[in-house]
Amino acid sequence: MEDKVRQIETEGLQAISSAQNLAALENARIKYLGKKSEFTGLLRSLGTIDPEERPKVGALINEVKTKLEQSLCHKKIVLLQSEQSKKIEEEKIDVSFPGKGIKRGRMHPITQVMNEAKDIFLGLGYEIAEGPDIETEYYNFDGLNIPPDHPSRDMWSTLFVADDVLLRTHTSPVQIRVMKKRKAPLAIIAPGRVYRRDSDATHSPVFHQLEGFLVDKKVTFGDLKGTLTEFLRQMFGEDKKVRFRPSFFPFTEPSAEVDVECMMCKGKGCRLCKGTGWLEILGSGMIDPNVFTAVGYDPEKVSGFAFGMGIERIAMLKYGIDNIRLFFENDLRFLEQF
Ligand code: FA5
Repeated sequence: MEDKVRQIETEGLQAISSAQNLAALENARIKYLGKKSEFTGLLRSLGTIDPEERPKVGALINEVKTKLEQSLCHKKIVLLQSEQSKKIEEEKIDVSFPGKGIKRGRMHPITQVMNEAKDIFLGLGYEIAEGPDIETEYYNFDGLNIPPDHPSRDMWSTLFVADDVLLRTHTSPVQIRVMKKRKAPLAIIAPGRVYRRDSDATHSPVFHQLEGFLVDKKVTFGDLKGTLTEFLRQMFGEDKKVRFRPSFFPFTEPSAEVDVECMMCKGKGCRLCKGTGWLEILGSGMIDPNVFTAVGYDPEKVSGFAFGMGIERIAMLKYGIDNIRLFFENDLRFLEQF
């Protein structure tokens, strides 16, 4: 029995000292000190041996048990320390390394120009109103003095959603919505998306307009021209050549369009400006008395002007962009330049 105990001691100490990790150490503990181990079996059989031998063998077994337990405890500390240093080594951070960096987003050029235009009018005392993208024929046409079957409806290649329901072709319906709800005096801008069956280098099927209108007593065409001139000065600077040109809209009389010198040919005439040397950016005019009557205003008592500008066109002129599609392709190489 004594030999067996000494053999277990030698083998056990050997297994403990050669354990490479905590799992191997636990296996050694189970094998040499566990409940089902040979060693525990020997302890249990102590009662069966010669009573004279018993104290000696018992003391030996206790001595070996203590040795094995101490060795286990010591080895466990060593392994824990080495596993911890390994982990620290693996997770080491070099604080002098450059960080990953957060890529900054930026606003789309159309959003930037729209914000700039809004800021100019907010500075002139205008307030912002909004209307729905999906409109009824009444607000998009009838209320704006464009009755059904009137040829001027062809000025806007309309996309219909259902009978009587369409994607608004301009932001002018917001004029009607606001005037029906509120009384003059009013100075309103209405930014938003509009839709048309239209597509070439300067026309997109979806684009952005900024509508503006001012209604009060004794508003004149001079006020319209002064306001738009100030807007153009702030948006393009003093040097850009602009012109007011007589035009027609069913909801304004008289009407005018504003052109800005083509940035591609500097006014000489090119493919982009269709040889004219100018790009049209907005339509405007004095609000037609029929529009005032339709919203319940007395055209004898109030007058006003309105305008609707194309934000993509302004951005093209400001940044020298020769194709409107670039704004909608979401190519980062293009967008990152703004
Ligand atoms: C209108 O839409 C009128 N509602 C403007 C208006 C408002 C006149 C208030 C009088 C009083 P027009 O269809 O011309 O007008 O469009 C206005 C501007 O939108 C144009 O000058 C142009 O800059 C821009 N625009 C028109 N069609 C497109 C298009 N398909 N893509 C990009 N911009 C466009």
